[in-house]
Amino acid sequence: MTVVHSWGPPPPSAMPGTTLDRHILERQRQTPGATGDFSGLFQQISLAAKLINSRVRQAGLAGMLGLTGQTNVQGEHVQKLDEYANNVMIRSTEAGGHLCLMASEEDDEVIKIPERFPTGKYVLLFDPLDGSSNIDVGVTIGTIFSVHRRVTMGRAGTLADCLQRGSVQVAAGYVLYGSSTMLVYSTGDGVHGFTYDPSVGEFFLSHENLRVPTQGSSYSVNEGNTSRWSDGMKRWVDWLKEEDSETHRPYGARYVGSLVADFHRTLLKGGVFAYPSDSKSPAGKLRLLYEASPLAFILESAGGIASDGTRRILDIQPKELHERTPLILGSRDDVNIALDFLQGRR
Ligand code: AHM
Ligand code: MG
Repeated sequence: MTVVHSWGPPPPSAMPGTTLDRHILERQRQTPGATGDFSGLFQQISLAAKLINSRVRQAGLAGMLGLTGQTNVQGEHVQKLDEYANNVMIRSTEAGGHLCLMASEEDDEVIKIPERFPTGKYVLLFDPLDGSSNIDVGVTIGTIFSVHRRVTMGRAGTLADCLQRGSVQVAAGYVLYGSSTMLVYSTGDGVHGFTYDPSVGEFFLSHENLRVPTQGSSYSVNEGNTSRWSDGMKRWVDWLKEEDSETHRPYGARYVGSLVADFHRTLLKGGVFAYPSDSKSPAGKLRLLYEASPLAFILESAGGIASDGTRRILDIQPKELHERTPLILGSRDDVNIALDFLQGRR
């Protein structure tokens, strides 16, 4: 008898997909000398991602929208979900014995591992809920994280463990709470994306070995800041909007205002994202350690470029925890054209 499938969901596959845990474990087995510490830390980060995701999805019902009334170290209002996400990242990872120290965009100082827990060889830096101005309006937000190997000795880590160049990151990743929930990470040799299946509570491999196209067709900037930009920046964006079929112009404009969302689109489709220095924020707006450096690490692993306008982001030696940086990143050809304008070659 012939079975005819009617409309409806596809029949369930007999084999499950590759889960995030399995992916990390398989890579651990291929790494000589790996102790399992890194896999353990990743399991805790993915638990945090699931907990935050669950709250993000329920925030409107659970009364977690709106401001807490406090301001964070950047002088911005802290929203309820930010606080929740920050606490979840800390509580999910502090007891595992893999970390010697943490730092968060939401905390002025480094976050120590409580005395009652063992410490380990890694340092975790994170932006617990990026794009917080988009929380109340149902727009994509995310969590960004960066893992370094500690460089100091002793039980607890110190600030020096946090202030490392992005090029020596052990891993970086982000979780996107969008139309679907995704976790994307890199350990420097390829970028892999996992999509969350809420029906089983697991991340499954959906995007293996992501590569950013060498050229895209969109630019992503807050154009409301035009009057504060340098001449080079203004000329570059004007150039992107000119009509010229040979160079595929004009480019389309795409700006969500959540860095993780703008980054994710740029990674998948190519193009360029820029938050440059301007007359209001001469050092740029985005944070080097929690935003620019982890995303630059991921993007370079996928074949893209990330610059502060003159330097490779991953080469910048951080001087302080909450340091900001201008950020231009995306497809190789598109970023190189932007740098030509910003550096006065065009
Ligand atoms: P935050 O939500 O962690 O404070 O992040 C800052 C956000 C980024 O997600 C985004 O790229 C940028 O600020 C948007 O800034 P603006 O509103 O000035 O365009
Ligand atoms: Mg942020």
